[in-house]
Amino acid sequence: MTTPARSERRTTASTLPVAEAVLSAEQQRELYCLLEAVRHLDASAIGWQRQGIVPAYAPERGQEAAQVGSTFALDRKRDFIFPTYRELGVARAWGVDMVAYMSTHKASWHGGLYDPMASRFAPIQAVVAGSVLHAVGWAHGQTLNGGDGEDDRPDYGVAISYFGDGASSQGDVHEAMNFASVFKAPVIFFVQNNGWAISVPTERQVAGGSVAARAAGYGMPAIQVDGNDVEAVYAATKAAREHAASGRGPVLIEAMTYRRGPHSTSDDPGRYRSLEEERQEGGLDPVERYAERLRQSGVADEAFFTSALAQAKAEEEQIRAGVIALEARPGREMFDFVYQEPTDELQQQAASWREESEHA
Ligand SMILES: Cc1ncc(C[n+]2csc(CCOP(=O)(O)OP(=O)(O)O)c2C)c(N)n1
Repeated sequence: MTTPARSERRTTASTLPVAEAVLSAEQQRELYCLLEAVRHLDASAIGWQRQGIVPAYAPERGQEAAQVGSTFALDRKRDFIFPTYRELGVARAWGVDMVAYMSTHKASWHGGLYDPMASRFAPIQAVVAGSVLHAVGWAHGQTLNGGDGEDDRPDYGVAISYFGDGASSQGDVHEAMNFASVFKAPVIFFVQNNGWAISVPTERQVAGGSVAARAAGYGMPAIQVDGNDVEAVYAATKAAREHAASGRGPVLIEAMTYRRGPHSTSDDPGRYRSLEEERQEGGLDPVERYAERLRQSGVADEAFFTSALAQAKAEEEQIRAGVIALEARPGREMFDFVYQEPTDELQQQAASWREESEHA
């Protein structure tokens, strides 16, 4: 008997109805192009690290469908994304400037050089669970502002907080979920359960059988979805978005997926899991699986796949050139963004730093 792949291990019944995805052929091809672009860029970023272009990177191989599918269901003009350090696919699908995104991995700028407000994409968050409360705060702000709909039928912008199964064990996440549910904040807690928190498997740090099971305790609906099925993730996120936007409060989505690569470019998974386990637990590859579906349904032919890959390669080359060209930011900027109005003490520190390092 073989162990089912992690994406198949859905143990908690969804408590929010999810209608099947209805996507045009064009949208399906667009989804595939995004998956391909992300797969190629992600693999290349590991290469960049090996070539010394960036000092570190957190790969997301295996999580492309969870990331692209969820982002595809959001409202570009009204929603706001709160990422972790492993959200290249979310950033790409959302349209964030990818050179600016990669600047954090180049260590040019902590959190990314894009404008978070204009991009509606918060700074990359390296603190595990660090932005979950931020997402709830933003969402609570939507309710305080009153939303766009009528009083009895509000229509809010929705925050989506991406985090991992490991992060779900942090105290802040529980405060965030309780607060969001009490105040009906329009937020989606989007957990990518990739099976691992560095070297610790989910089973060893999530009590209660699943992350989704916790939603009941906070009085919010949960959806556990096959995170390797891009359309299923899209459908789940769309349902969650509609629920949250209409003032009915938060939703927890647990996308069951698998981290097919190392935790980061400095990790060696061979120290804590075998290749055989990886093969069994990984399940169907999300990108190949979607390609097969489009092939079978006649939505895409071989010429389409060849051109999608060529586009992905051309895009990666451009981003790579941009990342190589990124220069270190002036050191004095570290004082500029601490407070909107700097304190006297900070100004004194900035002045003495300038004297010492720039001999100003
Ligand atoms: C507050 C905090 N504690 C510990 C770490 C070190 N750390 C970085 S990633 C990670 C594991 C996170 O696992 P998970 O939330 O499942 O996300 P994944 O890395 O699998 O995407 C840990 C413990 C950190 N960055 N921040």
